[in-house]
Amino acid sequence: MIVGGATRALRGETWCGDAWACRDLGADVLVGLVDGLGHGRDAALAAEAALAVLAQAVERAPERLLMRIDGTIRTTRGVAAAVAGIDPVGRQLAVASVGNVRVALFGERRVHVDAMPGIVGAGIRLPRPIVLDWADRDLLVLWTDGVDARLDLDRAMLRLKHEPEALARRLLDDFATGTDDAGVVCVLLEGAPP
Ligand SMILES: [Mn+2]
Repeated sequence: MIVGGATRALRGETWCGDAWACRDLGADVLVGLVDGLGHGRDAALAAEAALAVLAQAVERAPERLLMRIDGTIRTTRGVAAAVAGIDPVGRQLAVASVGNVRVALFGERRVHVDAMPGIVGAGIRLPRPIVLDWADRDLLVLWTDGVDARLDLDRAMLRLKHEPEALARRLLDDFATGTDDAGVVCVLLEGAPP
């Protein structure tokens, strides 16, 4: 499994409110993308607080992790967030998303995961995770609302999937709206040998 991401602050801003992280727990790999509300320093601090929880929490189920983040970052302005929990042996993944972070699996077919409305950090109800099967070389993409909701991958882009960071940067180049911080994370899915 190869994970790569890219973020870009809104023009004129030093701080970026979009941030991502990956945590390899062996049996599961957690990938999170967060979007601090608004932009600027307070958005960046909210995002940082959310990812600090992802880095340490004992919860592994994405929806439980989002609940933990929600309860922990109440003094920040809050975030939109998506977390994917990827099982490299069972070739499954679970995704939960709150707010405007979009997630899609590009494989044999394309599957979109809907986000639940809400602000993580302001009090959310338990998100309902979506569980998906995946195959080797499928691509999971997460993106914030600073990136066009209609993000799509053409054939040239799919050739970049073995370099997820380069692909994420390319997607920002092509699909960032320019009106907000922007962030994209790409995960090339590959299972552990049986
Ligand atoms: Mn945003």
